[in-house]
Amino acid sequence: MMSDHKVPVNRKQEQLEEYKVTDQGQALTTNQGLKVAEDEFSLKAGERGPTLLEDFHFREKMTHFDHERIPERIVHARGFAAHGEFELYQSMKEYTKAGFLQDPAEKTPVFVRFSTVAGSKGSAETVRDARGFATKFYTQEGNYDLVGNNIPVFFIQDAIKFPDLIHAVKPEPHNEMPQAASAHDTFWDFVANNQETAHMVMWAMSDRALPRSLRMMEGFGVHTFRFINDQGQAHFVKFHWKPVLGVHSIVWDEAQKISGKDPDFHRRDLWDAIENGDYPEYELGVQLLKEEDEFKFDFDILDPTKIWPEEEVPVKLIGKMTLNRNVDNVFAEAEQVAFHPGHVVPGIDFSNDPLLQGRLFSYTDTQLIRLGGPNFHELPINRPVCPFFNNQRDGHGRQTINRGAVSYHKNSLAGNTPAPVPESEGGYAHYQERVEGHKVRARSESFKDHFSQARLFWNSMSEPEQLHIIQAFSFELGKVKSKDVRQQAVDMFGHVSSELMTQVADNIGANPPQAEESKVTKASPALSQLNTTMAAATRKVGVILDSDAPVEQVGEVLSALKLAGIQAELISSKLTPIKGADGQELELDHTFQTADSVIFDAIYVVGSKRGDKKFEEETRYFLREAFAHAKPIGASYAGEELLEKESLKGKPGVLTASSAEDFAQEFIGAITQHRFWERELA
Ligand code: HDE
Repeated sequence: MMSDHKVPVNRKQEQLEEYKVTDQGQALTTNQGLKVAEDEFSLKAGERGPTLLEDFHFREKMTHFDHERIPERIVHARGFAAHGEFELYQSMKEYTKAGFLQDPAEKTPVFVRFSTVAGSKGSAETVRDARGFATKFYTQEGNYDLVGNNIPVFFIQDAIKFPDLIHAVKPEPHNEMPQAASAHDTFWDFVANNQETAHMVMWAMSDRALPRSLRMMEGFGVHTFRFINDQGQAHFVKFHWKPVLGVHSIVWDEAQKISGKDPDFHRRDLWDAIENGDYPEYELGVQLLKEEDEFKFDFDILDPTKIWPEEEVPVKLIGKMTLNRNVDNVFAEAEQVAFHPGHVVPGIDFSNDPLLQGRLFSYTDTQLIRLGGPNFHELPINRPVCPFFNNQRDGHGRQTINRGAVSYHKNSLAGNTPAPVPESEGGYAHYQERVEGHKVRARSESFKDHFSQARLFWNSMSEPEQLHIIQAFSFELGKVKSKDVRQQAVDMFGHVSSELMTQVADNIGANPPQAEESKVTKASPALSQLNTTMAAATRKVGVILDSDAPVEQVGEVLSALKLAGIQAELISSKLTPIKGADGQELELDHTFQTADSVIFDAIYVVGSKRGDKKFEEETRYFLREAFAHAKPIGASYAGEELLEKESLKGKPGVLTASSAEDFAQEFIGAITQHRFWERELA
């Protein structure tokens, strides 16, 4: 029997393209290629009878569906990804023989997956957390994975503590709360009793843990790696990704509200930017250190809780990555991609950082359970672009059909192929670092200073950034139920700054810290986000207007915003287009129900003279929120009266068309500044 109602299957070609329907025009078949005559009714014994076991099509469809999920990543479960390319500015031959770092004329395809760390796969994206920043370079010498984070240090110094850290930060097992949050007892108990966490916790409590966009955050390789050149000489190297748009954040109240209003905020932002042709760009930077300078610093370069301050070891920008293509299918690409810090190419090698060493074990192991067997390298997203051959065979989900009888090395039947290649011809050879020592479970003395760089970070923050850190600690510890754990945390971070912890202690009803404060007075200005690139391009403005709006005037402002690369979205009570006297028409993007101040970088209020109370209330709510979050506000027409009612006129970052010489340009200037922190400090 055929389906009994018609759906509009005859869509126009453009519509199909919009939704990227790739199976268009194809017959529906089973996985065996059998054409299916009916896909809405299972096979039954009579119209009102039981379903028959014989219905192979129903069983195939349902069985596949039942197995559609794979285990989520134990960490970094919530992620999103995009394709792009990497181009080199100058040859790095002097330092490394890595093929993709030799020739500026050559482009290397890349795939980047961004993620939060603690939350489950469906959790909100604007939570307070580190962000994963994992890049796969598909080079001609094999895949190279730079599996980093947006924070340059880590919580712990030895991989053996990773399961403990993650158990502590994940939802507490007895009630599975809280989701995607560090603001709970077990996390802070872990922190206070594992004080190597101090430096990273300072970063996690800072604005860095609340990126405005995945396009506006740095990436770091974290560990010390090695570059090896064709002479066999080694340099220590740290990797950085620097976003061309600068490093920017949102505020905590905003972050929490976005989690409800748009839990997909970051992926949407990345997706939209790429669809709009605003391709995210990141410059690749390296900090290089000669082998003989290993012991030149007051920290150990193998310790992953330490940065190399940029002012002491400059970051050399060597290339740029551009993300220019969205995924076609999130599961096939972002979910099935398998990164591994041990996916290296000749010219890139490891250091003895004990965290890195442990990671080199963990990543393959995790893919085996997550992707169901040892053949995950055959999934399209994980395949190298260069040929690959070895004697590995069979296993779950094997796709390659290896021909012939020989699958072992050494052999004579296949002329001893595939054969190892000498280092001089591109074979990977590990750097021959000299190692000696006793077999011990111990930590080097040089790893034991946990507070100096945490203090350096605090010293490097601007006033608003320090205020945000105080607020973050107060929130997080305020959520901790154990008074004892709260006090332990206050005392621990008293070693970093007693000013910081005295204020936090006051906010959470703890005793001021007694600890001796770090004596470090130096700062690293590169760590403050206030010293980053500021740009208006790709920022998003919410424009509030109603049917009586002066369409021509608004149209002029909108054109100026567009010219500056700013995205304007129009909000009103209804989605009915607004018509101007000269026939110009403004399409609406949102109603008050579908938009909220928190999803915009700035607000432009045109307002309405119609005297609609509801419209006025909604608009005033936008104004209050935008003002509280330190965002630029522009007003013209009736919007100016609402500013007056909210007592916002003349406040920093609040502009009115009637008092501006060139309102659009001044508003763009305010958007370039992003936030007006003086409001918070006042
Ligand atoms: Fe990971 N980490 N990690 N990690 N990590 C994973 O691998 C692990 C660490 C990072 O988008 C897992 O495929 C250990 C530091 C990113 O697919 C797992 C230790 C840094 C991603 C794993 C660390 C990272 C992961 C889970 C301590 C920054 C997501 C799923 C020694 C430099 C990659 C997976 C993606 C994912 C283990 C610490 C970055 C379990 C044992 C430090 C960006 O293998």
